[in-house]
Amino acid sequence: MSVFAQTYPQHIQELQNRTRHALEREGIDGLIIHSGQGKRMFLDDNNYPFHVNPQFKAWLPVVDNPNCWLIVNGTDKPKLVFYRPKDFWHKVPAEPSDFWAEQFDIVFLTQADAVEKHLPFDKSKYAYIGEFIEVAKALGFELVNPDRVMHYLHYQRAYKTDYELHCMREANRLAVDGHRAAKIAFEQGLSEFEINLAYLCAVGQGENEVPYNNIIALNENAAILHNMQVDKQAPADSRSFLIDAGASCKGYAADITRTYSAKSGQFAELVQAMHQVTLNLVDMLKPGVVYSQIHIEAYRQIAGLLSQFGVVNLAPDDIVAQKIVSIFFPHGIGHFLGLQVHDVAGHVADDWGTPNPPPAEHPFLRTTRIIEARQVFTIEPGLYFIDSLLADLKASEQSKYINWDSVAELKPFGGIRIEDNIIVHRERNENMTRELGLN
Ligand SMILES: [Mn+2]
Repeated sequence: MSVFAQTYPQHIQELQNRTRHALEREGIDGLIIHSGQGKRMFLDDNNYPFHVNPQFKAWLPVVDNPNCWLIVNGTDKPKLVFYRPKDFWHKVPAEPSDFWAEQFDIVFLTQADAVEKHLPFDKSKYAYIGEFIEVAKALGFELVNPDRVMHYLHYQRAYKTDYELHCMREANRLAVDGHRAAKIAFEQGLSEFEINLAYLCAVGQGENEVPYNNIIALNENAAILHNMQVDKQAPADSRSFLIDAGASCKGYAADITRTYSAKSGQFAELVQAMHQVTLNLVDMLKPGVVYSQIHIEAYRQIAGLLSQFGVVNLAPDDIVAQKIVSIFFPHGIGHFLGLQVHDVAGHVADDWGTPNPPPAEHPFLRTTRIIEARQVFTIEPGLYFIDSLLADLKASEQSKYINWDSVAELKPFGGIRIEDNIIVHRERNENMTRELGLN
């Protein structure tokens, strides 16, 4: 039996417990979770790629089938209304027979708009959980994504079951295969477009299957934080390569970034130093630590690099005090990872949804929660030479502290980000990315 099959029943039991608790708290009888619907493109007869409701794929690894419904109350065996249309244009999903199927009472739906007979007659105490509010209203639901239920489910989602941890290890394994192939493609001097294809081929997933748009950047493009419009032409000289790319396993995401230098020299040394910063910060992930503290420490360590490599002519503490770090490191140190690449509930203090926003001076930090066991995080420090931010710096009081010659030397390399995916256990961290040998 696969490790997924072994651990899945306990995963369902945990979701049942969470559901029961949320329903009792709100006095609701059940949740009706909609997988989603196809969305037609404007004036066209084609659909956008389908993206399943994350609350649906939390229960089962079905990510590609719209018009499915889950009926759960935390006590009875979950009921799955599984869409199998009569359709000769498209592939019809097979009858479920995989390891997960026995956890559900399954009925088949041949027409998307005929779901009503499978839903409870009196919907007043059932909540619709899904994206299609008009559909919910037409079916007679009054409770649609109730805030307090959503807060509870989102908050609890930060604690991964064993099944989910296995999915995430496997997603990391696939992504690491892709990163290895991409590095080879970079060394061969291929274009961003070709490197992306090499990556997807090695992972065995298409552009709509990986959990987010891959970021594949050569040279100066590495300074574009989300470089998604890849160049099809290879540059004459590939100096540096930044790749932020993941993979999916049963609906769970990996999110890994590496940066490579074609030649030895200062930029290559800076990349190596950033690896050490990532590892230092990963060591700070411990139950009881506030995640924001890691971001603040990242500022100090990146200031250390700016000082050590002579980019800023100040001591690290003064670089922080002069607010220079965010010019070179303008994003957060990381985030929750799970069913979504930036997983939910990073900015709440409890499962009632009490706000816990990021500090005013760190608006892009995606989680402020206290770290606990079974949570999965990314740690992703970076250092970039971004034209618009450097222009602001040059026009500021702080310009006099900057070694602009050094900036000019490093700018053609774009930037650096090194991102690992880590499970926090009670006694240790499991750096999934490094344990797979991606250094
Ligand atoms: Mn990330």
